[in-house]
Amino acid sequence: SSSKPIVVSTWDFGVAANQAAWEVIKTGGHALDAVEAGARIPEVDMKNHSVGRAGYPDRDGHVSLDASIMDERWRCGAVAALEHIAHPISVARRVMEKTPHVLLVGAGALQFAIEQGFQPEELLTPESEAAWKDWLKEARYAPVANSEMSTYGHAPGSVVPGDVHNHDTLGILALDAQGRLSGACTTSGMAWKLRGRVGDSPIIGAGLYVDGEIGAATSTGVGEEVIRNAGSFLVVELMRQGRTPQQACEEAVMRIVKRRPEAVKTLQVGFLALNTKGDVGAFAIQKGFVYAQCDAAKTDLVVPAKSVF
Ligand code: SD4
Repeated sequence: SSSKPIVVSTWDFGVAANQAAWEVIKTGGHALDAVEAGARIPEVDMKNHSVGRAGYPDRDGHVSLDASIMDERWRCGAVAALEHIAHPISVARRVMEKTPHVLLVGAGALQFAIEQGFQPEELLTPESEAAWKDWLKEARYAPVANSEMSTYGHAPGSVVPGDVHNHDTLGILALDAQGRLSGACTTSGMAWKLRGRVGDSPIIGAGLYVDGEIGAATSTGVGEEVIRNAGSFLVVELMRQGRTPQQACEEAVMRIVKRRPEAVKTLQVGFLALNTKGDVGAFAIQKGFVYAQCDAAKTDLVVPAKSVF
């Protein structure tokens, strides 16, 4: 079967990720290789403080990374709270392909990565360390995600609810020329999080879900709210019931809004979805969520998503 190949990614820096993914797609490659190639771009982008190397650390100064990957055949792999490895997405893929497991965490994930030949390195950059030390002066971490004081993903004092720059997790979904769907998600999670905190991104069904017969979804924003909602699985199930990707994203967001009316005033959650026809949908709680889209007709498109507020 043939289809209209397409790649979509969360946020505007997804443009660069899409370009890497498109290199794979345009030569007839597999969507799985495309999303991995795409996710590797922000992982080594020194300007992205929410993914990979240069990601902001946890409360104790450790950069710890979450990532997941899934293909159209129900294969998936993930790592959580992985330290010292700049490409968690590629470790997630090895978990999928080389182990009988789906998710490895912490020290065990690092051990596995090293066994697989990944080079451990210091991921905390001088810039991230300085931002962390600045935050430490007051160390006002708000574990409740709806707090105004949440310094989520950003330097203290610079958080504006719905600010596009607060959230920089990459979720990338691809449909290749043969109609195969895959997705990947990679992040350093919430800046200044408690050591050991795991967000939605490495949880299959929360930050990422792919069903090769229906569609794929990924999320960005406050992971706790997405885990609670089994968000990406919900979006895919809604598509299975006949919703368009847009309708499915809106319904999943509205369910969070309905159940968490106070919390959602300040926190952000956004979903991005793609079905097997190549239709795209996106919706967020706060304004400012954008996604990047690449297909044969239109490369490098940045599309603002609709939102509740
Ligand atoms: C997390 N969902 O760890 C991630 C963070 C995120 O854009 O999406 N940032 O909760």
